[in-house]
Amino acid sequence: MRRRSFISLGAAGMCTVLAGCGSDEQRDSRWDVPSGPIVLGFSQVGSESGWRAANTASIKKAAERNRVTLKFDNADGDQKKQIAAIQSYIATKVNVIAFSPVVETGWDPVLRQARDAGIPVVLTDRLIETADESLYVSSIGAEFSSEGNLAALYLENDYDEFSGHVNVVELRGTPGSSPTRLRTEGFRETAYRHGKLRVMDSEPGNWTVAGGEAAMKKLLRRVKRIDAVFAQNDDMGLGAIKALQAAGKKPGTDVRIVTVDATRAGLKALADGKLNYVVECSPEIGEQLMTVVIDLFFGADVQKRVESQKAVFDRNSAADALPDRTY
Ligand code: GZL
Repeated sequence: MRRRSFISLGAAGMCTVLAGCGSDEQRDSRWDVPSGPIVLGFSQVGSESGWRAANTASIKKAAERNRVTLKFDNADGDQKKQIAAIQSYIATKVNVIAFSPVVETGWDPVLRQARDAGIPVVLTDRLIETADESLYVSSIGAEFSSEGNLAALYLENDYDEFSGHVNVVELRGTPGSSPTRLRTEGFRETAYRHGKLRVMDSEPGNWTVAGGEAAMKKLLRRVKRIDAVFAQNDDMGLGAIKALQAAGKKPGTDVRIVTVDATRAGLKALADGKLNYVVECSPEIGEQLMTVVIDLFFGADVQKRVESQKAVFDRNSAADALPDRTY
């Protein structure tokens, strides 16, 4: 990723010395060059999980470091609030809008308003369903279906010595969000390939510790034999640990657990043997967002899709990573 010492623009809107700041004919003329520091209007999903808190921190820190003026709104998981925030950014004529869509559908009308106002839109983290991909200039984030694939693959390999079927239950994120849908699909795609893992039942845990605990308690009542849990994020996995312990079971041993995110709390539980694998979905996409935001007005062409980093942690790699873990 190119680094640049982004210097705030002079009053005349002159482009100061920037790596990749070409002359007018090289620049994408769709967007007006800001006449001062770039103003970014950001709508965040909420503050539902440790991952989300780290994502917010990454965006705020990167905006400050790149001298981008950030207008930030937390929608508390409410799409209506996100749409209202985007409309307020349009009304106040920010230079660029970015948001993590709480659900996949229902965005076209407000994104058409942004396009009609000549304001570019960047998706971060989650994705939208639209027939008109021109409504956003770039999306930055993880491939959620591959996270589901990896969770199933590592869980399945953990049962190499086991010849029978493995009864799995799933703790899902919020209904209608792209990580919920795609992690669900990805996990099943790999699980059904060899048939060892059987997804016996699923329950929404809404990305939270409390939600994961409540969902796990329901599944313990409904499913006769549970061998393993696929929790679609760490926080719900931590909730499952509490429910399993309350039921007299040893999480990570009697019931194996795989989660996604790789927050500090998730890696700590993994290092302690209460989780078995954690698939990383890095929340630290702030710098990638600022690079796109600056390139929109001053840099080279902007990629339609910018992927965030991914890894899978086991107990040993979690212990190694914890001392330096920033989130
Ligand atoms: C994934 C992100 C999800 C995290 C959850 O990119 O949208 O939302 O996995 C968070 O922890 O709540």
